[in-house]
Amino acid sequence: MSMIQSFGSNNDSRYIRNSGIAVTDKGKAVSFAGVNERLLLNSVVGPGNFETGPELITNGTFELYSGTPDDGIKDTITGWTSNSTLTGVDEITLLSVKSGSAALKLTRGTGNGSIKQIVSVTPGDRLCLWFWSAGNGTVGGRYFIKDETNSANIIATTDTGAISTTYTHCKIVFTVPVGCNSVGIYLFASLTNGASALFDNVSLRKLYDMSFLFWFKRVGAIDGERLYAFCRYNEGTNRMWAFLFDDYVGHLRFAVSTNGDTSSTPGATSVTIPQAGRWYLGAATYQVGSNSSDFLYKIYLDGILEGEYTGVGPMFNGTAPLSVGATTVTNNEHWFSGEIGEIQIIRGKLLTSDEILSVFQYGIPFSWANGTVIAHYDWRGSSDAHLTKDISGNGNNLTGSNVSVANQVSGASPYKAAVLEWTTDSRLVSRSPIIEAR
Ligand SMILES: [Ca+2]
Ligand SMILES: [Ca+2]
Repeated sequence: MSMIQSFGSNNDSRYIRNSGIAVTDKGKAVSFAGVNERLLLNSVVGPGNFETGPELITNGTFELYSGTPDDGIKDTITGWTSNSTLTGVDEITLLSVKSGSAALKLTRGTGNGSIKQIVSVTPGDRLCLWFWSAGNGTVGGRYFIKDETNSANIIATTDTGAISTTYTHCKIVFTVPVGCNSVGIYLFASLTNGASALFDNVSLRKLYDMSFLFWFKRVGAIDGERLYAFCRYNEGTNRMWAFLFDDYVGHLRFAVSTNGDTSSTPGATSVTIPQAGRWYLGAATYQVGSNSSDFLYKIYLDGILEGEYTGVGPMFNGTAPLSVGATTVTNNEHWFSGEIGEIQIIRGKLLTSDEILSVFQYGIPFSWANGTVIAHYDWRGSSDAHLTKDISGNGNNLTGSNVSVANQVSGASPYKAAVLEWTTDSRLVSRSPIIEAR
């Protein structure tokens, strides 16, 4: 088969470059018939979660303690140190928990009911403190984040805002200051005497910038539904992020869930509606903010920035499985129909526009100078196990659901050729669709 030749033409200060020559055998694709076909990764392995580092809080679920819950007398809580004065109470409650069998109840006496945990950190890390909290209907608890190395406030004592008697999800993003190797996480009752506040599922993790790359070709029309290409988008309250064809007409959207449900799903949406029957490179970046309201989301099609959004984050700190070809929401799976080529998930790196355009031209590299390829699927090999193998080396291998031999599409590598027209001072003028060599 012939490839389009690379050549230069300075007639009008433009030249055309073909992208396919170096990448004729970069991967295969997997096809999805639209219903009941899905690839799953039930448990992320490798260095922490995909999107966050290891858990830094011990016993954040408060299941480990000694003492008698709910008797108004301080209990000893594993991993946590009491700060309470003699008249404040910090103890375990079994009466109202977010999950598991126990939660923390802090009651304001004539002093604070409060506990703390000291955690080793690295200066410059961006961390998120997550917890669920509830108040007494009038007031809620408070928190305080301290630079223990330099005995300075990182975030001064602040109300959680969770005053309802039902649990509210709270998330606090902060950056570890220069010279700080130790951070104190303090949880307090409110300032109202006699008032109690509840805490459960306290988590502290490092946040990472993320980049995502994938090739796709839809078939058929968007029939008034959203279609999910790949995601960590589970049932109910454990949703994290998703690539989907949205708005019921098929704009490509990268969205996260900040609360684990559908109440807050910021993200970026393409201007272009990808056509059926054509290969595209989809890409997105997720940039951690300096606080929970200035995260930056970008989405690209065929190497060109198509949409961005600045606003709330981070994504929910969840455990939803990675799912390719659908969500894992029972009876509302939004089955994808078409082909999905190579997928790569990169942690700790924001791909630039130039880097994404380079992927469009030359294919997805196995590694990047900065950042960690944390999962990479190229559907190669001759057995199911090989086809669904994570070639990043982290062991995040997929399992199929009604996808026999992963429906590998032979000869459908989307990486054959695209024609890019440049000015001689390297400005991109136009780009063709990916041309498939058959
Ligand atoms: Ca618990
Ligand atoms: Ca007690």
